[in-house]
Amino acid sequence: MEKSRKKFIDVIDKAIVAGNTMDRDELLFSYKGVLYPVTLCSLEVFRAMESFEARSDDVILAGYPKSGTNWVGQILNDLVATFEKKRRDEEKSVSDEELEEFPYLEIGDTEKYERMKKLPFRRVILTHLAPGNLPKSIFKNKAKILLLIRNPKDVATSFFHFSNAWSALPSYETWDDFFVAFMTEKMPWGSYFNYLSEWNKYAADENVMTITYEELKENRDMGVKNIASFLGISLTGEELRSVVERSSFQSMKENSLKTHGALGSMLFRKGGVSDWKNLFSEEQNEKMDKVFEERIARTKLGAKLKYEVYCKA
Ligand code: PPS
Repeated sequence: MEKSRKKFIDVIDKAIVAGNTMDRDELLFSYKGVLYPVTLCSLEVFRAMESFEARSDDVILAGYPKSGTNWVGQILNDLVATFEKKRRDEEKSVSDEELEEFPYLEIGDTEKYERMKKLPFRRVILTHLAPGNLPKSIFKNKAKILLLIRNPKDVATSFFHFSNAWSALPSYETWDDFFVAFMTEKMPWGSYFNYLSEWNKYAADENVMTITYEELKENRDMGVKNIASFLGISLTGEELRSVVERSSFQSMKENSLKTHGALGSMLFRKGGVSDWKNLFSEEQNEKMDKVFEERIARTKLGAKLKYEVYCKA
């Protein structure tokens, strides 16, 4: 059962066209001290988002940009859809296209949150937001939160290439310029180190499960099983295997024109671990190692990231 992606592709295509007509310094705006792309987010939508009413069976996928949110989003939607399909009456009065919402909570129009109240099935909601900027009801109503984190050097590397490929984000003449911006809180959706440090406060909550990009890359079967069990979804071995297969990098890349339109070729880039080794200088390694050591290393999320394994040459 494939979800409609028409709205997603429309919004993204419009952002590409708008981004192409704008100057670099017009592309981002600031809300509560954090930068966001004007082609996707707005003050009005952020205000409307405060009225979002979470449900206890909502699945919130929280991940900083470039940590693999589209990948884990595919797994979550596939797990939920496969499970629901067995329970739900196939006769639907409304089409999938009418029910489609832009998958990221903070992107859409001001009416989105009203429409979302009427969605007749379990909602899978993606977000790049730090917890302090999420609607309070998510925590109050104990929605299930899957927190996805990736090693910061690969996040920066992926973000650099994406910023230079996608017109909705400011591009950078050199990697060195990007690195300075990444380390000085100039990124859309804010600083990754702030993000990790903020989410760390929730990492031990019972309704929060943390997963790393790297562990999923190493063992997708296990990752998919763990996610299914966190959501209380029980599927046959065969069904789980199909979810695993459909979430391979190869398969998602091949399907990306249908699922992501023009964005697909920019988003599904390498899908690997350690590409940072092709960009980071010795000095940049030292700078990031120091910030990680000072701010994240001794936290729960810091340990989970296995920095020594994935971020040391
Ligand atoms: S975005 O634009 O912020 O929402 O990007 P996001 O989806 O969070 O992250 C994009 C990176 O995830 C990689 N990706 C995958 N890796 C492994 N397997 C699968 N199936 C997969 N799908 C997406 C994608 O290639 C980006 O990483 P890089 O390193 O740039 O390739």
